[in-house]
Amino acid sequence: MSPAADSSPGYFLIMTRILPSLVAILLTALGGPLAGAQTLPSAESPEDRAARLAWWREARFGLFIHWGVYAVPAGCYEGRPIDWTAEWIMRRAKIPVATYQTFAQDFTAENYDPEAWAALAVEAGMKYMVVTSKHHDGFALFDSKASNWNAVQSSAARRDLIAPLAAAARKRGLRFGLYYSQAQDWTNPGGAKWEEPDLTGGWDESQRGRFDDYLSAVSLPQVRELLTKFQPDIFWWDTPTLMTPERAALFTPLLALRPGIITNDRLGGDVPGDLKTPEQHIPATGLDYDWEACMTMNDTWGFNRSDLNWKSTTTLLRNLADIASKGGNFLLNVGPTARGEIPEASIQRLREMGRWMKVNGESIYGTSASPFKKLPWGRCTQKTHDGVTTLYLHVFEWPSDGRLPIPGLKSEIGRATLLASGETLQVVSERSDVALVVPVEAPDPHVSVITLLLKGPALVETILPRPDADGNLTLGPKEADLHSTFGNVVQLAGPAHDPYIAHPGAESWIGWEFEVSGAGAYEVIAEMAAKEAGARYTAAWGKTKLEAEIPVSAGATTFLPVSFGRIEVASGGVHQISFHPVKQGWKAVQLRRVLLRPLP
Ligand code: H79
Repeated sequence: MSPAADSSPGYFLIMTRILPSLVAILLTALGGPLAGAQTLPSAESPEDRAARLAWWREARFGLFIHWGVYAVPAGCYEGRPIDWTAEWIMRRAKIPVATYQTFAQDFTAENYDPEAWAALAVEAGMKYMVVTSKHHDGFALFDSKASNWNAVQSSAARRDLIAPLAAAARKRGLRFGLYYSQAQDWTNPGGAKWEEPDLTGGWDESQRGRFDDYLSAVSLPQVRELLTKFQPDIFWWDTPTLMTPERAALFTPLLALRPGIITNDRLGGDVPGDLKTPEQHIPATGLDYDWEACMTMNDTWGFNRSDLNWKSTTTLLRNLADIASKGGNFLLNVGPTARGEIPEASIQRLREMGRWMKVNGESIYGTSASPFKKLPWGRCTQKTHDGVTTLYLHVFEWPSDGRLPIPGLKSEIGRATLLASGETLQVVSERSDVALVVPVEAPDPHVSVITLLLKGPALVETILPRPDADGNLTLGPKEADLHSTFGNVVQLAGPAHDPYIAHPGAESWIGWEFEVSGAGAYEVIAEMAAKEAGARYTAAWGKTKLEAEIPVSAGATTFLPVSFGRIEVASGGVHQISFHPVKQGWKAVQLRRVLLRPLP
């Protein structure tokens, strides 16, 4: 079946005839992000928690800064590029501690302009920043009494680099957060115990030491110093390796030094923190929790001089809209050089994002998650004030026919306007849905925003894929729920009008919900492409697992039908099917769509 069949008149006739009785109506009048009860510190009421997190939920957009001695080698050691993100170079290349410490002689920070950094964050439309006060290499960017491996005593910078940034940020109304690697330190003894059962791991004699001694000699005192000196608004823990509940309990009381502080979920020892932190990916759906997606602009956190794989401004803005539409914040990274310069490519993108935010910021700040499960052309955020709900439609794929359908919206629309110009748009009925009459040209090159004022809350009917007139069910890429894991990001690729799912990593998976009116049997056929032989996939249907080998196709985007076999649908209603790579000998594949073909 071709994708065009989805919009054939026959399909819609069936849809409109049987919809009222079969489609679940999802009434969503979402308030702020949902607060998981288990996350409440025992003494804090839900109201107090909401008040504490209020600025962060309003902010939506922040700057992450990864700065440290790793910016000196900048991704290269002994003339060879070192794989993985640049701030990991010490461990990836197993650089001896003494050698790594000599790099600090070139960590000059001579062009460091904290005022300009803070001004740039403001210009980008960001409301907070989080800077690495100490990364896994153990190098402290502040004046620390707990270890002389710090910017003042051991680097050419010879000064505290955190203090002036905190001041510059706050002067401009930005909230100020600190990143701190509490359980991993490749320089101070005992901190490099990575994966070592005796806690004395590492690759250099000078790293030897007990992890608990490291915590009490360096980590805990530094956390105390940071909280006392800088009164950070956010404390951003990272990599909780070997952090047991007992060890975590040494840290949590220190947080009282900064009332109102917000922490992330990476302290370890089962301490939930306030924020979940998907790294380098955007969750398929929102999370039932406050969350912040942290992402790089190229492929590294710390400065890597040869990484020129910059995301476009359009991609970055779409990521921001995508994240906001799922109720999260976007923490976007820059990796300054050893001299203290933010790469020009990052500055450019932040300025362009700022120009967009100046016009469209109200569609991001203080918004909550979309009432729609999916929209074919983009994303949606919403706000409710004095009983009036405003929907902000973020259109990524502007329609070429002058009509923007809003599938499933059942609320009465008060007024529709282009946010940038204020131009009013005509609202028309299209079959059972509403559509907007829009200009032929997209008003914005990145993301065009349309404001819809609703009479009452957002009422949205979730329309799931259903069988067509012949009983065939097509599960398309845009309706899929894409579940990424860190380092294994599933995403849409290819042309916007005919995308496919690029699925580069193991443990990620792809799911669909669909709806049928009664029992039946189907053959599961996936259109897939594999570059190498031997790729295997599982289609999971309840407890049934159907496995198939994906044949090698002529190219990464030449799709072949792969039959996974038969499934029995026992009753009418909503069902789920999902596709998972088989871990053993996993190989990259792409998936265009899935067809469920009725069987006798
Ligand atoms: O600061 C940034 C990263 O350096 C840090 N978090 C963000 C915000 C981070 N630390 N660890 N990780 C992210 C994930 C670790 C990935 C690993 Fe690996 C994969 C560790 C082991 C396997 C790369 C390959 C590093 C070691 C081997």
